[in-house]
Amino acid sequence: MVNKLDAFLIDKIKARWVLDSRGNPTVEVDVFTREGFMGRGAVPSGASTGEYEAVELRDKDKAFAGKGVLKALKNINGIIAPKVKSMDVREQEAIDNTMIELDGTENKGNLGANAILAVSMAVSRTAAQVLSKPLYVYLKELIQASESSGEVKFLLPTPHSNVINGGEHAGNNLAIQEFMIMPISFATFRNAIQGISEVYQALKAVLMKKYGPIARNVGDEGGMAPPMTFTTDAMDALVTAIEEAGYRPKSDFLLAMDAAASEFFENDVYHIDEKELTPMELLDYYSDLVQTYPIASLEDPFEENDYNSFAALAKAQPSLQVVTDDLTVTNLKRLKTAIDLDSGNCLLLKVNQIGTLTESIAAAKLSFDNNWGVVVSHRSGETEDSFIADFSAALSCGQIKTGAPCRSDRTAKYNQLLRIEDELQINAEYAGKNFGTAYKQYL
Ligand code: 2PG
Ligand code: MG
Repeated sequence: MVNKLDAFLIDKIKARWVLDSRGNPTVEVDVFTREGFMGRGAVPSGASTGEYEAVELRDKDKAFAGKGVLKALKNINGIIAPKVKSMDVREQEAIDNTMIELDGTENKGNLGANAILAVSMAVSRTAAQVLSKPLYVYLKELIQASESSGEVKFLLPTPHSNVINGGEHAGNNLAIQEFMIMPISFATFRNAIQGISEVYQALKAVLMKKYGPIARNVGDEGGMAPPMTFTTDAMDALVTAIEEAGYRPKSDFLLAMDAAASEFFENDVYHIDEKELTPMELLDYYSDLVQTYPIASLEDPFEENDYNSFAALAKAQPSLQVVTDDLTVTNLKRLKTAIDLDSGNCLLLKVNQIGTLTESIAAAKLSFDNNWGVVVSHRSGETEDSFIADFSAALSCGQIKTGAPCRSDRTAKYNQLLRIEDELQINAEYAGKNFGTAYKQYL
């Protein structure tokens, strides 16, 4: 335990680009304190990005086909670093607010949410380093605004594991972007991950039998990307794979989907299953699916401006978890609107949609206060940074979405949660069946 103030004061910030899981550059930052402590953060990047997300600053010139991040790096080195130098890494909120003010826009369009978030994440890691605390412990204290004493319990999240990829994340004809399995009957996180892995391997065999070797190709989030067209083809394959792996659909695994419906909404209709559906027809389409398959959670069922159809679905299917992603973009204002209009009951929380840790925590708290669930989520373009694994444990929100049990950018998060469970032992509880409600005991 270090007490010397210098250990906490920022001395320098080093920003660089590294590659994300799609091979594009992204921002990584190292924060150093005067005593040489260092914490690092690397930001992810979406493909099906919401219209209202904070701005991911790209160079838009020849390099990397416009996706370079040199401007963001310049903003860190030239504008952010001199301002936060000598600030205390424990002052997360003050540092985040300083960057928000420096940027001066609603959507972080000046400095870039990628520039700001990399610093924000790295600052929290540095503080944890100086305090010799695991990141998830430090983040929990930050969330609760108090130091923990005695035995502290953590709720480990039920994964929404995206084992079939469609939409913008794959080269097939599936309109719906993500087909996920949620392990619910397992005693521990480790058992749940084993179950996911077994179903994933069974799914690969099931799909290869039906579609041939092309079915073993994977999409952006490590899920299989078979040449399918219809939603029910994907759903049937999930149910078969769960059974082939020796588990029971509904009792052992629930199903979840991220429709990412903005991506197949054009000219006022939804293009899905070779049909064109109005919002109300799409609502009926989802209701039929929910009757037929054990679907517990449905994200972005409608396009990102249609608060009313979200509300209509949540009302029509009261036991369904209706998750808002592109609709709310981890933005307090949009989340408040969604809460007021009952446009769902669960927030998808992505730190890079809003750009600071402080605002992400505020969005989670607003959700909890209004009886909404929270799913901490990766992006389709990820790095090996496993920050969200620690963050989901710290929030004890009970749910995480971080892709298939395949590709290191996805398994980095699962593996970090396995380590956290090992460290915590009896102080870890696996959310499992109570994925959407268990967090209440931890607040
Ligand atoms: C989503 C995400 C992550 P992207 O829509 O929820 O799965 O995709 O990062 O491409 O927005
Ligand atoms: Mg989504």
